[in-house]
Amino acid sequence: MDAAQLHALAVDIAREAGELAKMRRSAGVALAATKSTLADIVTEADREVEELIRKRVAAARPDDGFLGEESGADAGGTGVTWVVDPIDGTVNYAYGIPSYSVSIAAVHGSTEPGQWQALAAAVCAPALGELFSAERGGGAWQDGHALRVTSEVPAGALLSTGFGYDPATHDGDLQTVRAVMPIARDLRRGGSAALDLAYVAAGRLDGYFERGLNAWDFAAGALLVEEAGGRVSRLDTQSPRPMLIAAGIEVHDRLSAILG
Ligand code: LIP
Repeated sequence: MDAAQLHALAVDIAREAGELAKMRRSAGVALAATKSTLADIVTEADREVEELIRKRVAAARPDDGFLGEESGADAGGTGVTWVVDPIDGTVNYAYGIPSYSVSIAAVHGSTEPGQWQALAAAVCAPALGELFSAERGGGAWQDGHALRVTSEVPAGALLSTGFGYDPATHDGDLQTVRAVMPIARDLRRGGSAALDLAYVAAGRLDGYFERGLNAWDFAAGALLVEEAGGRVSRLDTQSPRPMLIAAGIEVHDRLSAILG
């Protein structure tokens, strides 16, 4: 598996998909359906962007597997699977908030989170004009600049988190926030897990934690953090809503001690 070739392909497709998402956003968003709850929406653009990504991957690597948020899973024969969230931060996208991203990861081995090895990643934030990418062993980058997680947090950690679409989970998630705040200087809630993870890799956040993410939400961002010198862990993996934590080593270990 040539990680460099997968990296170049992921970046190229993410850039094209991001431009499509931005173009559709400017034309006005059409709601296609709701999923797990009324708040869990999918737009026509989600579906159109994922279809573009599927077609581009199939043209370049027809025997790879694919796992997309909107179109599901198709097994491949090469050991490589593309794990895709066409528009991460869909609610931001629908409201016109620019913090949304196209998240594309190429993983090797299992399509079970935590059992695969991510080889390449691209997270494109088209409305913000930024693209983050990484290849295993080759570092993490943002438009040509090397990314590095933070290491010192003298005033406490700037952390980010998120909440699921099911209101019944919000009380427990707020209890988690309360438990974490003693090590935090402040908290952010961006609305796109992929961008939260990209910002940890870029040193714009000291750490991120969230329960209940899907594989496509974090597959790419987790590689960005690891290649930027950080650590990503999944806790409570047998629960219906595993906890993901991502940070530089010191903050990761503090979060793990509180949340583990
Ligand atoms: C979103 C995540 C976000 C989380 C939201 C939602 P989507 O993904 O990126 O971190 O808090 O509940 O899961 O649904 O926009 O692809």
